[in-house]
Amino acid sequence: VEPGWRWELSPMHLLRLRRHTQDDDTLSPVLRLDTFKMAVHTPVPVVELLLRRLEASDGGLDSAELAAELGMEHQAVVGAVKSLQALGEVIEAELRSTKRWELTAEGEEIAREGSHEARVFRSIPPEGLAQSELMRLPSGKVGFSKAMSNKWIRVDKSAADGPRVFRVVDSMEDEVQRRLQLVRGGQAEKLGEKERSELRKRKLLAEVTLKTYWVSKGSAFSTSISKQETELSPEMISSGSWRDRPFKPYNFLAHGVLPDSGHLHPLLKVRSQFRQIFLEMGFTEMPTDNFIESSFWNFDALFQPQQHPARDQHDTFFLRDPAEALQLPMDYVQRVKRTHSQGGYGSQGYKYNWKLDEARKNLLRTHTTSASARALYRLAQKKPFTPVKYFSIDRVFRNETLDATHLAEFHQIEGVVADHGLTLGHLMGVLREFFTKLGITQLRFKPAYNPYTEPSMEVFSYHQGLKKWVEVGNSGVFRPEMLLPMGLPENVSVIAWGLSLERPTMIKYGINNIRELVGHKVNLQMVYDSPLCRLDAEPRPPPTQEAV
Ligand code: FB9
Repeated sequence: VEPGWRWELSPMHLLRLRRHTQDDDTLSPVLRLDTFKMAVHTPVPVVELLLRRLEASDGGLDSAELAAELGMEHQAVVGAVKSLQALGEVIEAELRSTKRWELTAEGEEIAREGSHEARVFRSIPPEGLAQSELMRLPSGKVGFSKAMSNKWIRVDKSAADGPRVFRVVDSMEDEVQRRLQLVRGGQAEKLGEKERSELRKRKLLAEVTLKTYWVSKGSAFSTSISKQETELSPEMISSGSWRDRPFKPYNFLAHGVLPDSGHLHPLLKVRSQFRQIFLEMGFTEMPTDNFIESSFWNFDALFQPQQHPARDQHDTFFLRDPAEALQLPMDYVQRVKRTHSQGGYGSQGYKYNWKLDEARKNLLRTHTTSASARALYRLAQKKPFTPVKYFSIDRVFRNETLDATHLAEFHQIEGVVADHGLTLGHLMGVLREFFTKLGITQLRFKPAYNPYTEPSMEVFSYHQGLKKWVEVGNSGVFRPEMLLPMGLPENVSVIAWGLSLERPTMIKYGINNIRELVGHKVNLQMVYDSPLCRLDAEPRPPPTQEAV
């Protein structure tokens, strides 16, 4: 073993190495070989040592004291306590937190080497020492002022070659070292509060809270614990040995290891919630599997005039290739052309020269209302008319200025109800039912304008967290100029509404900037950790003001 260290037997016959220092050569060199041999070969598992000590103890034992006794890390004893606890009623273990004094690293060093002031004192020969020289000593600075204040030394400023330090007393007691050694020996209580706080102020001592276990015998206590089986193997069954083997009780509360699995993005979690709400309300999902749409279905079919500002590149992504839609139902297109240019069905139309080429222009759809137009046109071809309830949730693209809540694409949620004699009242009713399922009850309707609905309403809800009315969607009754050219019966009216998926998701997950929700900046941990939050449950802590 390295010089200065030597093997020794612990009170528990455990072999351990201790550093041999000049002041503790009290240890008898003679080692009881028999115990020496046993300790070396098969170290006794801590569990067994603990059970033996418990057997010997009256009432119980403290895990930290046992560790100190066994000269091992407290953690090792805690490990033993935990594995015994897992065995059931072998032991009782009550977690306690005990405050105790511990030496800091510097405290340890002084306990070993003596206090700085003592070292300064010892380094001054009878003929004194130049102060400059003394200050160069490792403990010089700290030790000098303490030794001075202890009146152990004095300085002769008038000495020939500069200030010189002399001893005042012949010997001194290194109280600091003695006190620190007391603490190191586990006798901190021997020090008075004042002494303790002085050492603490000198950062030589610190009060630590130790979580320890008070261990006592359990109802099934025994010193010999046979290893409990954790598996029922075919041999045990075939040999029947399972009958007399102790089995580790099943811990049905044990948490399984979370399998590494895919994670649904919060947007998809909220999408499935919206889907659920629509399905519960008897709605059918419209096909939206075409990001590329013709201007005809995205605008013209919705009676949105060709010179409408939304139809220019500033708002819409047009396609260079394939630039034009070839397949359009021409008989229906003619009716749309006439309605835009001359009117009809009681409407005066827009009185402009409607161009087929404009209608053929392909674009990235700006709303899923284009899918609603396709679905309503298909519905109109089916005679007799049957009432329907449709919904869609899919991506739409708008060439808008990007900001914290707007990207060039978002998911639009749309609901459409077609039936005889539907009114604005029906729309308000279905909106109330829909938003109630979202946990949004306080609604206000504000007149609005859309080219394809009249009347139209923006929908607002009072947001508790934000203490203000938030726009939660848009809605309206589709214009006859949109429905009748499709071939839908006169007295059929269609109510519809729309909102985004991103807004409710950001509010539910307390996300302020949309770039935290989608895009390359998303921290995947947020996706992994994002709980499945129920839309109608209390929203997560509201995002700060500017998020809306
Ligand atoms: O989603 C929106 N707001 C919203 C929705 C839900 C929500 O839930 C919270 C948990 C409580 C919170 C907020 N909006 C619509 C309102 C605003 O955010 C708006 O500024 C932005 N809108 C988008 C369009 O931006 C240009 C949201 C998007 C939107 C707007 C209108 C429609 C769809 C999406 C529509 C429609 C429509 C109208 C009539 C007929 C058919 C469709």
